[in-house]
Amino acid sequence: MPHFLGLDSSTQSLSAMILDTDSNEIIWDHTINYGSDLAEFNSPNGFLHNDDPLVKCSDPLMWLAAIDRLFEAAKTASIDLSLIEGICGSGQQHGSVYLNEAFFEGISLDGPETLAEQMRPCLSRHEAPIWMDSSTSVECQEISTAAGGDERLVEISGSRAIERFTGPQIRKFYKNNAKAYDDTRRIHLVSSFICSIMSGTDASIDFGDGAGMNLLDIAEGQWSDTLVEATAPDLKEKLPTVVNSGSLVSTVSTYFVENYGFNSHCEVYTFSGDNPCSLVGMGASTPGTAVISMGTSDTFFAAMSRPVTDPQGYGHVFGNPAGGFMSLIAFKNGSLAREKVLEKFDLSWAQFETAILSDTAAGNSGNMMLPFYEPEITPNTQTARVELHGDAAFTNWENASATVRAIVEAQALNIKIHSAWIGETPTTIRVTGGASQNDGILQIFADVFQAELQRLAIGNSAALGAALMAANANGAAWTELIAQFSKTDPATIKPNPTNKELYQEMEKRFKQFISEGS
Ligand code: ADP
Ligand code: XUL
Repeated sequence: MPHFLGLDSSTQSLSAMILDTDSNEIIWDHTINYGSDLAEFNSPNGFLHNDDPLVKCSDPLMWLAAIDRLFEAAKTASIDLSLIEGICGSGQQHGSVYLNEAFFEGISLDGPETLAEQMRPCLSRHEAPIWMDSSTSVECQEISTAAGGDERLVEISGSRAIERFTGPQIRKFYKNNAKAYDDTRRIHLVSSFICSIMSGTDASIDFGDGAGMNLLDIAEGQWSDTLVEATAPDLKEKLPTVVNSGSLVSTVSTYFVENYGFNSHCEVYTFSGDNPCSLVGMGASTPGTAVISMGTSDTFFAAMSRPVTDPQGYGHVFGNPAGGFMSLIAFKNGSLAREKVLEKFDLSWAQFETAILSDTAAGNSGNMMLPFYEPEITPNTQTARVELHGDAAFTNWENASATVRAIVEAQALNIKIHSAWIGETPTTIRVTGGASQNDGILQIFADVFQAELQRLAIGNSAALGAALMAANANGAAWTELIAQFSKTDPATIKPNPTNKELYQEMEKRFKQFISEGS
């Protein structure tokens, strides 16, 4: 009975999923939440407070404490980790970890201390900038100019210079803290850092996550000299090698054999980003199926047979772990913005759902909201923009149900507008992420896109995708794995065709609202 482990080190939590590919069962599905389970790291939503709303960093030691906490929980639940034959994983994209010379020895993890204690002296920077950081507009401009302009950047890397991408973040660190940059000998992504920990080696970055750095030549599958040189001095030697997702890294680190009973033959494969892993887990790794993920961020993505780029520059091209490419558009104001409305009116998620399904109707009687509680990345707003347009009760924040509908209608319209460049509007969309449990949210998305929405039968598509990548790397065929594990829930959400024209009309008004404000 071969077991495969998928890990998902995401913005707000670390999850694990263990599959048995003989019985086709999920053996274990467990999550450690950074805010509630590791409150000592002062990161209720997975990142540290900063007075500058554009800056968002996490403590990488929190991610490591979560790994120890996770496998302690496996012990408590009597999960036999010695049956695991392969491990792969997913990381929140773009975030970077800065390591000094001590890392190359320290990563063998042969001391008795915890992972966090062993890695603490190996960090050349105590904070890791994450994907929510938008503080690098100046650096984006500098990189773009040095590399020959945004069009050239898109041609090489699949994206224009983007604030949250790793290259501009590295440049900012180099400019603000040249000494610590100089002491840095390795820069890992979240995915390759956690892979290094699991394997006890200095692991590679994969094409899926590597494409989110503004450093990779996506056609060549190598670091681009032009982009690396435009970003920071001596950067190439600080970057890991880049390989296919799911490549064999090594056997699991002895740390996990000794402390948690892993089998010393268990293999670790190159990790990828959460969105590429989710593409696999959702059974969407061949072109034709679009996915909307409603986690901390909302993302829209789909497999592509050839790389097509977004003329407006918001979309990206990443490597697809199952081969070829994928398109992706990310929206920062996803779940945390919905939570702001939930908290403002002291609602439960069940009440939030009822507000949409029973208390309000499509179009919201003309009430509309700009829902950017944090500076948004798509479209790019350098400040928060929460604006209401409509009747007096709504604009005075006195109508809870209308505000609930307004935020979700605005998010769905914003995603539809900014994904139009990919081509035809899909007629079925698969949905995942914490908010995809909410039928009210899904009904609005179904009506706005006029598409049937399908959920996976198994939750957490990124951890599932990672586990499937481990099984595939170990020899199992994609088609069988996807047929067994990526089944959709028969209860789909169907669009109401009578709302089609109303939302087409509202889309035009919303576009104007974004450009002109209330
Ligand atoms: P990530 O992987 O980015 O850490 P998740 O996919 O786990 O995020 O989603 C977490 C989010 O899901 C929470 O921030 C919460 O707002 C949202 N969520 C959880 N349950 C519901 C629900 N019933 N309705 C809407 N949103 C929900
Ligand atoms: C994608 C993006 C986010 C993160 C966190 O470009 O920034 O979706 O991967 O989920």
